[in-house]
Amino acid sequence: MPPLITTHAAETRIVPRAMPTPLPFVTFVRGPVVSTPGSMNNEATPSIAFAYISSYIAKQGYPFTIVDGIGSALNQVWPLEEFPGHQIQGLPIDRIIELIPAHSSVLAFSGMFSGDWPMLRILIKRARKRFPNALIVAGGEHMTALTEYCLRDCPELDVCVRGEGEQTFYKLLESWRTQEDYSEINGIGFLDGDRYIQNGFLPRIRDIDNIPWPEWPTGYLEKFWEAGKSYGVQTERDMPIMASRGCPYQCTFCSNAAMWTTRYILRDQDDLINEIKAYKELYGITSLQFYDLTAVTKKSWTIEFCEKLIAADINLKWSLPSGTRSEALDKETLTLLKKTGCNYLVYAPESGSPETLRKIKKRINLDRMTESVVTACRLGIVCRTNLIIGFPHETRKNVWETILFGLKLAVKGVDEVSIYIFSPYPGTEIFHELLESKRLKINDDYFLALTSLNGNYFEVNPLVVNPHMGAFELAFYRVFFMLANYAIGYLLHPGRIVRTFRNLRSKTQAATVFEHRLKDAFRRRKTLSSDATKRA
Ligand code: B12
Ligand code: SF4
Repeated sequence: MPPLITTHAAETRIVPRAMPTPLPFVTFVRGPVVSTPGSMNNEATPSIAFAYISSYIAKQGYPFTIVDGIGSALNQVWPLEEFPGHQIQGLPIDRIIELIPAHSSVLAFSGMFSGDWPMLRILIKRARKRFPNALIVAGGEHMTALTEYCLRDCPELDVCVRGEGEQTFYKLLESWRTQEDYSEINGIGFLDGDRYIQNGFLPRIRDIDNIPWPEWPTGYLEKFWEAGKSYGVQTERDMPIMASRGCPYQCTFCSNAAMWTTRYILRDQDDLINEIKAYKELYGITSLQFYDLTAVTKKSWTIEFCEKLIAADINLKWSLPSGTRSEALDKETLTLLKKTGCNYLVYAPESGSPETLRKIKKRINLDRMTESVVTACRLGIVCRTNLIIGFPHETRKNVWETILFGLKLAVKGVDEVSIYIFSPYPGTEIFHELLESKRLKINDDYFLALTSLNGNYFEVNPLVVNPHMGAFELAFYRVFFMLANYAIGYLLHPGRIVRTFRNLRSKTQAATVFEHRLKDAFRRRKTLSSDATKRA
């Protein structure tokens, strides 16, 4: 197929060419996970984004394949040679390029994590060398937040799909194929010469029940199950699933609004139940893991969903590992959650300081959240709460309020009280404020700092944007009090010690993220040493 884009960088121009005939072959590509040695949080999960988008275009007849640099080499870790001190989990970049089928006309890259951008840029540049005529597209959270920056930083990239991807990507393919042009498509960003063009507002699919269910390539999920990879806690066969899209809130540290707008749409419960039934039959799944931004916001919807789970005799474990709000989680709802198999809930209070909560626009009531999480724990649901310290405005008093709040939660029985150091992510209100006041500069060092900061517990020099406390101080609070919270939990509930030992020996069970991450660390170490033995 003749190229639409003739050259790259400054002279990029959209030029007319002969009408392409067959539907172009699309290859979706995901690079490996970037992290630093010692990092424990940068884990691998199946790409539900690719499963959704590929399913959407497949329904329109487009042929495609997925080259997943993560799923194809789980637990394998290599140094990222271009960036000393960093490592990748998954396939090495050159191997990913080799795996892209030669007849690919469109290469569609996943750009979810900002920390991965320096690696992704290398991947795209190498792909362009091998595929000089392909249409190269990228989408995802990072590409949406920093579209212009990425296009200028990587001229080999033709176009970015911004926000929700299915419909926009399909329209892009169609107009590229039939009209020899994509410049009018809503929801994309591209460079026309040196001019950055961003079309329209962030598109949202209104009728989400018409989005086809994700299509998982044969044998793909099985690789994750075999390698013990899942999101949050672990059972034998954990299934990624989504009940909603978007989130109605606008917390200043979260990129949700810049990615999904504030439109929050819940799926029809019957359609969701049918999807679950199909997975039970097709894969024999043992649990559901919801990847939503915030799955529980509406009590009536949640109760109806639980009642339908019971009526349909679903009988699976299920969890909310990405964090949820607590307004709808009162005793009545939580009792139903437990009855329907909910085994793990992540609450996201973010801070124990009322002043910080006001400033970051989190809009939660700490007492009600505490009551909800304590009730969930008493009902036997394993609970985690995420806390952040070191927001730019915070004083030591704010940070200590959060630390003490965390300790209180641990004493009250919360299984995991995690503490993160604040990182300014692209697309967030705080990120823009820091850029404007020149307290933050975007470059590779900044992106790479995002990979290590929150995952590496032994990092004592993380990226810190707080003028009152240094990196060492915040890192110390983080490590010390997180360990203290776990210690409290294990001391007050000795049964958890037995559970953890049992789960560490089991191939398929982890009741907390702590247990899961420990198991992952051992697996990676084992893989590394067996690789070394093979090489020797
Ligand atoms: C699953 C998940 C994880 C997993 C899996 C990661 C992995 N490497 O496999 C785990 C638990 C490990 C994880 C960890 C972290 N995560 Co996380 N995680 C998510 C989560 C909850 C779900 C992502 C998802 O699958 N969404 C559902 C799909 C359907 O949406 P989507 O991916 O956005 O895809 C849509 C569009 O973006 C678009 N699209 C996406 N890709 C492409 C590609 C093309 C070509 C096109 C056309 C379109 C397109 O179309 C899709 C369908 O509409 C998101 C929040 C969220 N709900 O989105 C956060 C999120 C991605 N995580 C985030 C963060 C910050 C982290 C951590 C740094 C947290 C921490 N403090 O440790 C770590 C870093 C991990 C790492 N570097 O790998 C941020 C990322 C911000 C950023 N710019 O980097 C997010 C957005 C949460 C948030 N709002 O702040 N995470
Ligand atoms: S932090 Fe949670 S509640 Fe706040 S905007 Fe992001 S997804 Fe919504």
